[in-house]
Amino acid sequence: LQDQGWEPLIVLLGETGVGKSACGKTILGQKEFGSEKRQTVVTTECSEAHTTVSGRSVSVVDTPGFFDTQMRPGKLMTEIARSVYLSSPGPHAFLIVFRVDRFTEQEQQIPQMIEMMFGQEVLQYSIILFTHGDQLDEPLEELIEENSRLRHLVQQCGNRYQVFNNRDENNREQVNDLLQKIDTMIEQNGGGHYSNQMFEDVLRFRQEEEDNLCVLLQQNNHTSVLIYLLSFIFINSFIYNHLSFNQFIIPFNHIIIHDNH
Ligand SMILES: Nc1nc2c(ncn2[C@@H]2O[C@H](COP(=O)(O)OP(=O)(O)O)[C@@H](O)[C@H]2O)c(=O)[nH]1
Ligand SMILES: [Mg+2]
Repeated sequence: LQDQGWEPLIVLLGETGVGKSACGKTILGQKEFGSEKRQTVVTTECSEAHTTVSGRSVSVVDTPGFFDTQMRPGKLMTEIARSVYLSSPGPHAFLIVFRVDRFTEQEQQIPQMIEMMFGQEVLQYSIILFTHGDQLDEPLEELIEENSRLRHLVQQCGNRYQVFNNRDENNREQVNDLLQKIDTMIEQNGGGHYSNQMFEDVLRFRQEEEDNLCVLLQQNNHTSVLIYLLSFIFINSFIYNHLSFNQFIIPFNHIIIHDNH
């Protein structure tokens, strides 16, 4: 691996149980992220870990899984969105993790969910990472060729994918292959990292909203303040009830408030 001058910041995304934490552990070559062989440790918070792979510093952020039934959707979205903050100023690569031996309708929706959460450009910074490579009985290329769902999935990420066998801890070749693909992708993206314009837009919107409220408060215009707050609650509850996947809009407020302090 050549030193390209950047130190990859990687975020792991995907459903619970697909092997995100195990992948983090494989990349870092150490015991991290609480992935256990016998029992699945459910990750409920993002965590970041660093290591040096072939002389280069690599950081990995692990996240809770999508469709995690043990966590409230709002809390879950907040935690996943926090991954972007943890890997400040922004990740170079999102690894969207799937089990190679389990791919249904539900899994197909995940890239769209990720787009909704992080904005359109996110898939430009994404690589599909398949786990359970030990369960493969034919080359992955052939499997993708035969399966139109899989084909569509990898196409959405510019045909970037890698397979891991997380049971084979000594297999550093799979890690080097992945880092190579990440390097190529970073290069194609002009060496830049993903930065969430949407987050910044939400921040600005929130600030304007607070400014408006301050003006109303200063004017001692209590009726307007009340109407303003009620409309805000109404809009948020509308979003909450009707656009189920936009539930992350509300938790974003918490992040922003939190981040301002
Ligand atoms: N056989 C096999 N099992 C794996 C592989 N990757 C992960 N697992 C297992 O899958 C289960 C869930 O893994 P975990 O990393 O906790 O998933 P997470 O919820 O996505 O973080 C654990 O029992 C892992 O040992 C793999 O490549 N092959
Ligand atoms: Mg985990």
